[in-house]
Parts: sequence; C-alpha cells; structure tokens
Amino acid sequence: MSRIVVLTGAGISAESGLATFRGDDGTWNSVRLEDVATPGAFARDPAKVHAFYNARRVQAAQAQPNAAHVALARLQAEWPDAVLLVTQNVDGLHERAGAAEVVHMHGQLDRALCAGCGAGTPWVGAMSAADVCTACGRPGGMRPDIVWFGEMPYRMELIEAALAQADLFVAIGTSGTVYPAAGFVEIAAAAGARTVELNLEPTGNPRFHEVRTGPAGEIVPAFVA
Ligand code: BJW
Repeated sequence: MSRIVVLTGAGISAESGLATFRGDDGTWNSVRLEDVATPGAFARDPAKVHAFYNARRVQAAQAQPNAAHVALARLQAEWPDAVLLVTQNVDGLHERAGAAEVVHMHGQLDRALCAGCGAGTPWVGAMSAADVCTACGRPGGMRPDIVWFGEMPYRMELIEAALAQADLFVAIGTSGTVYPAAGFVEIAAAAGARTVELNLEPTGNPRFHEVRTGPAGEIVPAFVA
C-alpha cells in the first residue's frame, strides 16, 4: 500500500509552457469553462469542444517535462511500492518524464471515449464530430477522455484508500478549488498523514502542516532530494 500520496495540478506543468486554469494567464480567463468542459457543452457544440481539446493536445505534445516531473519520476523509481502519483493534469508529462505509474483522475488528452458504448481508446491527432468508434462503429459520439465538471473522476476508490493509509500527502501546483481533489488534504490529515503543499503561492488551506513556495521546477527537486 502506498504510504506517500503525491497530487499534482496545472502548476507543475507551468514551467513546461502549459497554461494553468486560474490566475492571470489562466485558461478560464480566455475560455468559458461552461462552453468546453461540461457534458452539456459537448452536447450543444461538439465542434467547439473538439477545437479546444485539439489545441490543448498539440500544446501538450510540444511541451517538454520539467525538473519537477523528472524529480517525481525519480522518487517513484526509488520507492515504487510507496509512492502513489495522482495527477489532475491531462498532459502526459509525468509519463514522458519517466514515471511508471500515474493515476489520471481527470483523464488524458491522448485518449478518447465513445459516448455510446463507453469504450476507451488511445488517440493521436485531432478529433472531430465525424469520428467513428472503433469498438461499436457509432459515428459522432467520440469525445476526449477528459473528466468534465459534473462527471465522476477516475480511480477514486484507489485514491481514497491510499489517502486513508498515507504517512505523507504532498500537493504540488494545484489551487485546491476543484473537488474532489481539493478535499484530499483533509482526508489525509484526518488519517494522520503529514501534509505538505508545494506551490508558487500558498493556497492558505490550514490543513497543510508545511508549505513551501516557489516554482515547481525548483522546489520539487529540492523537496524530494
Ligand atoms: C505553480 C506554478 C509553478 C502556477 N510552480 N506552482 C462544492 C463542493 C464539492 C464539489 C463541488 C461543489 N460545487 C461543484 C462541485 C463539483 C465540481 C467542483 O469542484 N467545482 C468547483 C469549481 C467548486 N467538481 C466536479 O464536477 C468534479 N466531479 C465531481 O465532483 O464528481 C462528483 C459528482 C459527480 C456527479 C454528480 C455528483 C457528484 C469533476 C471536476 C473536473 C475538473 N475538470 C477540469 C477540466 C478538465 C481537464 C482539462 O481540460 O484539462 O480539470 S477543471 C480544471 O481544474 C482541470 C484541473 O485538473 C482542475 C484543477 O485545477 P488546478 O490543477 O488546481 O489548476 P489551477 O489553475 O486552479 O491552479 C494552479 C496552481 O498552480 C495555482 O495554485 C498556482 O499558484 C500554481 N502555480 N505556476 C508551482 N510554476
């Protein structure tokens, strides 16, 4: 059972050139999340949602993992049974830095889902409203394998079991505004874990026992060293 649970958010990929969601240059400042990140948005205007995620897929593919991703991959390689790496990010940079096991609670840009039969499949390149499911043959129902608002994040049983057993919980580069991930620190602290926040700026959540501030590319390697 994992004794260290690491949760990452958009801030860990900021130095790789990928936008965070909130804050001055955040994605939700230029795009309404109601237009692209809800099941209703996809039902209303699939082409708009595909265009948003097609652009994100290109940006993620062009980005390179940074020192924070590399440091976490090294930590996991040193303690393979002890470290559960959970990410809210959909960019794939943890794997590209060498992480062997990543829990993608909000999905992955390089996967697609059939809204009709539920089959998941790896996906390379742009998606469109005309895509056909390779499993059921239904056209028009393929969507990015992304957890939108109002949808249940992946692997919650595994994550909650690990939090209940954790000795250490570390949140990196996440604003702590989106549930259920925002509640992980409370679960871990209640279970007796030491809780640490690594962020550019403190979120102010009193459940963290320790807060280290700075760019992830500097403070994550220093923390795991
Ligand atoms: C740096 C840095 C650097 C910058 N170095 N740090 C009330 C209570 C509980 C729940 C809810 C509620 N009201 C509504 C809900 C539900 C909702 C929710 O939480 N809404 C809130 C806004 C209130 N949650 C959901 O719907 C979730 N599902 C759910 O709850 O299921 C249960 C259920 C389902 C159905 C019925 C009933 C119950 C699903 C949430 C899905 C989130 N999806 C998104 C978009 C999809 C993925 C994508 O397109 O990429 O996921 S939203 C977006 O936010 C994305 C992120 O993963 C997520 C979190 O953002 P993150 O990573 O924290 O980024 P930022 O930008 O917020 O923060 C960046 C941080 O980095 C900042 O702190 C910076 O300081 C820092 N930083 N540069 C270090 N260089």
